[in-house]
Amino acid sequence: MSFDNSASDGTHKNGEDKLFASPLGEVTGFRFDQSVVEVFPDMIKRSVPGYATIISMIGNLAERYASSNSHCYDLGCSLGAATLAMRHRILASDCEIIAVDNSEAMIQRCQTVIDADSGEVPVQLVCSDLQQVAISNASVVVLNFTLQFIHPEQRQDILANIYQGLNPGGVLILSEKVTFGDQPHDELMIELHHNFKSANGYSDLEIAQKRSALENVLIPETLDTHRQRLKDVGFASTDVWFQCFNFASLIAIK
Ligand code: GEK
Repeated sequence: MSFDNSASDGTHKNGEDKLFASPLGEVTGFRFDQSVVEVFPDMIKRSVPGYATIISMIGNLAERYASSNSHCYDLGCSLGAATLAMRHRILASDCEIIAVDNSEAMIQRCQTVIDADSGEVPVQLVCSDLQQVAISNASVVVLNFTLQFIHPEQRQDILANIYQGLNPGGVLILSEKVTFGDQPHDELMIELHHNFKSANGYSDLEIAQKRSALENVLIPETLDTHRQRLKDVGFASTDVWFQCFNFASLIAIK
């Protein structure tokens, strides 16, 4: 027996991502609104290969790099997965996590998630464009699949702001969907990612419509472009610590 539990906004009551399951007359640009909030954990887990590993390792890195009396930032925090990973692994005393997102719907739900969590490290949630946030006294800064949603021309200033606000020895964790200069390799990675999504239950229609919605909204760059930009703003040491197909995470140390 099967039943349809679709809500009128296209989400499923059990949090299953069905946002792009029905044919949409016109696919508009992707937005982090309430309908996305409702399905976000399911959506990101089924769409980003390695997401759970990256979140867990952000905790690992925070344990290693968070220093006493400093700030740890989660920029583009969504529902706070990276914030919670850090919160439960930070050993240094008197740290504060500052989690930022410019989606009101995300921040509201994130507050509920944080309130229900028993971690002891204080968390300050800020609803703001991350470009308006002053970074100061930072030992850890996380940009977990966020920079990709900001226009490439603005990315250098964002990284420069993060660099100036990091304490010496502090770390930036930058996770992104990436593209490859070699076209056959790029096409192979895209195909393998689509196979990953198919295996996670997304139909060809869902994959195609989501891809259209993300066009010009999520703008991937090559790993070389990311490395060069990090070097240009001053990071002494930068490299990839995780990659699965066209999804990668870098660490950059000040
Ligand atoms: C996670 N880090 O689960 N300022 C602030 N927030 C922004 C901006 C901006 N300019 N642009 C986009 N966002 C999370 C996942 S999701 C990635 C990050 C994804 C926010 C946006 O509202 C959304 O919540 C988040 O960045 C991107 O580890 O959905 O693929």
